[in-house]
Order: sequence, then C-alpha cells, then structure tokens
Amino acid sequence: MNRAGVRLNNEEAKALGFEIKKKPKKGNPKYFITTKQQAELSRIRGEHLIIKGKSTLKDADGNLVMEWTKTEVDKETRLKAAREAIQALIENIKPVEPREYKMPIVQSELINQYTLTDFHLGMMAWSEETGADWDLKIAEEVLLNYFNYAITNSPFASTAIFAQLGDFLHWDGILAVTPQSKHVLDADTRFSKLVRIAIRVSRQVINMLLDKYQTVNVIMAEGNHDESSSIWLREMFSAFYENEPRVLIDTSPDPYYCIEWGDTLLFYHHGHKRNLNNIDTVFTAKFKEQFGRSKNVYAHTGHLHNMQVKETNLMVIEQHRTLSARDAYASRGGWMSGRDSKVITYHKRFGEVDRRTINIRALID
Ligand SMILES: [Mn+2]
Repeated sequence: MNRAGVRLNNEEAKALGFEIKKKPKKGNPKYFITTKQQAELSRIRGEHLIIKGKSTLKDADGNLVMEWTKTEVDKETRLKAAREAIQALIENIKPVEPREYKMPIVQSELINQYTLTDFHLGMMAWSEETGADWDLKIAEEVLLNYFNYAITNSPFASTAIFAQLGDFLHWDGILAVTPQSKHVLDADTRFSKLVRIAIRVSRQVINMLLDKYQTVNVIMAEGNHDESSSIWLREMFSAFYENEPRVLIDTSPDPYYCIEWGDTLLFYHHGHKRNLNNIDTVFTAKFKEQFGRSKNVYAHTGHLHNMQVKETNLMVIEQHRTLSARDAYASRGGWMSGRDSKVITYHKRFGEVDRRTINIRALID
C-alpha cells in the first residue's frame, strides 16, 4: 500500500531497501513508503507514532487501490524535538553584560512580589463583544505601564520577584489553539510576532526591576496556554542573564515553584493542575525541607482569573486576578472577574507586611 511521499536521508532510504535517489535542489529526496516501512522508519528515528486513522481508495469493483495511515508523533517525541530546538537557541544567545547596582539598599529584610498571571499576550478581544479591547499593542503598553507604576509605588526592598504565574502567552505555536484540548483561540496575530514581543517586553521588565532592586528573582510559570513557550522563556532568559548575578531565573520543569526568604516561604503554581482545594499538601510534599525551616508560608496561583484567598493549616493560598481583558469565550461564558495585580511585600521574619493593588484603570485610562 502506498503512502504519501516522505523525505529520507540516504542512510534511511538504504535501511528501508530503496535504491538511493539523486538529491533534489532542496532537502532530501521523497520516497513512497509502505505502512510497514513507516513503522521501521519511526523505529530508526526513535519516534513513537500514534495511529490517528486510516483512509482508503477503492476502484469500481471495490478492490483496494491505495491506503493512507494518518499518524501523529507522540508527546514525548515532540518534547524531545522542542528540547533540542531550545538547546540550539541557547547556543546562539549572547549573554548581556552585568549592570551596576546604584540604589542604596533601604530595607534588606523586604522582598517585593510583582504578581502577574494570565496575561494572555497575543489574545484578541473586541470591546463591543467582550467589554474591553485586548491585542498585542495594548498588552505591551499595559505591561510596561504596570511595572513603571508598580515599581515606583512599592517599598524600597532589596529584592524583587517577577512572579509570572503562567498563561503569559495566549497560544503556544504556529496554530492558535490551546495545547491540550486544541480549542481554537482568538489571536493577534502571527506567532513570530508574539514571540518577539514576549521577549522584548520581558527583557524591559527585568531591566526596570534591576534599576531598583539588587536582586531580581524570575518565575516564568507553566500555564495551560503556554506549556511549551514557558519552557523556552525560562531557558532563554536563564542563558541571557547567565553573567548577571543579580538575576535569578527558576528553570524548574516541574510546574511548582518555591522561593525562600528568611523564615518566609513563597510558593507558585499556575492552577491548571491543582487548585485551592488541596494545593497546600502538594507544595508541602514537594518542598518538605524548605517547609520545615519556614515560619510564614504563602502560595500564589492564577488560572481562573478571579480573586480568592484561603487559609489552611499549612499556608495562605491566594488565587489572583489578571490585568488582561477577557476573551469572547470567557465573556460569553459569563466569567466576569475584575482586573488588577497585587504587589505584595514580605518580611524575612514577619511574612506579609504590605500590599498594593494596581487597578487596570490606573494603567489604561
Ligand atoms: Mn490558565
């Protein structure tokens, strides 16, 4: 049975028993391979293919003329390819020179957390339909206005946390769909443009934080909209600031993050895997040592876009609002949460000592 043409290199063609074809101008020559050869090819290439379905072509007498097998590379193989691509990207990144810290340290016991979740950069919303406009241009402006305003109006702590709690990017690849469920998303517009702006705006934010703080911790949490993109964001910024000891990037691939600040312990998770009901036990189990040493424990999540605070025997858990507008899906579904971001100040010994709420109206009116 024939399949559509597949490009093979000479070793692969030989292994599958073909006469080697002449190399065309671009890429490797195409061969028509059978389902059996496809399986052998996948074995050679170390891929695990999932059979998605079959199509057949029959002649007037009902004899099978041709058969196609629709296959898809499994998640692990795709992740492996993504990791290799990231590695290649990192190798080409030229790290920046360290910046000199000029600000006198006023309160070295304090850390300021800039909480940003579900920013949905690249989402497209139309105010007539959803109540507020949102696109790449608006989002970039809002984010820079937010950090400008929030940095100026927060205490003079020695250290900051850029707590980006996931869904920073609205979509995660060439197709504007959610990575797991493949729901079609309202997108503005090209993925390359989204990537460029995500990098540009994050760099600006980190540089703004470096002007005020001696040390900047960066959490780039995995969200359900940016499963893969959060990987390259973390790895790219880690490579980019490798010579800058004042920037600390958490590159953990496990979507649960932890920062220790004296006796105060801070946890972060997007909220797509675990929610307020039982996330406290997950954090405690994953970070037993840090938990054992700490006196004041706080956890932060996002994902559902509305505000909720819950105190358990183990910690205070807070689910945060977002600064982004709602998309048509959320608006039509009637999820109408308000829009703000909290700057929370933690003391090494006392835990939370201050918080500022930055309302979206302070940023766009
Ligand atoms: Mn989410």
